[in-house]
Amino acid sequence: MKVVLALGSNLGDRFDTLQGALDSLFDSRELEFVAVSPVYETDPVGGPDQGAYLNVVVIARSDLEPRMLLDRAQSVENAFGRVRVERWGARTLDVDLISVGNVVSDDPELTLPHPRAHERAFVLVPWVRADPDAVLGGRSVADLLSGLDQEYVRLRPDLTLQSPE
Ligand code: PH2
Ligand code: MG
Ligand code: MG
Repeated sequence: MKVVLALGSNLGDRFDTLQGALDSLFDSRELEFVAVSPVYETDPVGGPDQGAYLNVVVIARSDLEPRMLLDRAQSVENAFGRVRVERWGARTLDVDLISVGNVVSDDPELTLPHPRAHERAFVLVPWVRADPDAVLGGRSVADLLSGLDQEYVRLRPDLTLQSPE
């Protein structure tokens, strides 16, 4: 199944954190790397006053159950020193599972597709760059984006992640 992950960092060395997270997400054979988007610098959406994020979207293939994918995402977050202080507060690393094939789940611990992705330009802009044909909830991501403010999502052409080995 096609797996879509959104990564964000707004504390510490944000670019280093994203590169390290990308490498460790794919350090087992259970997740096959497909693509990573360019890096975007984004103003924080919601939550308390906090610094700007770097955001990327990663496309993978995997046969793992969504629950196992969530475990992997959380263990990578923990490995990078994520401390959960405040909902939507600053963090060294956030790894969100955006969609897993066509799985629809209303499990409060793992809602799929991600319940807020459709309104988040900081997810949709990098996603459509990583996968121009991306679809979310039956609508193309490009189409979803046409109704959203994207000005706060700025390409960082000076920062390019290396594909994991
Ligand atoms: N993540 C959030 C809340 N707000 N804003 C931006 N720009 N980027 C994020 O990754 C982000 C956010 C909760 O995870
Ligand atoms: Mg998040
Ligand atoms: Mg998260």
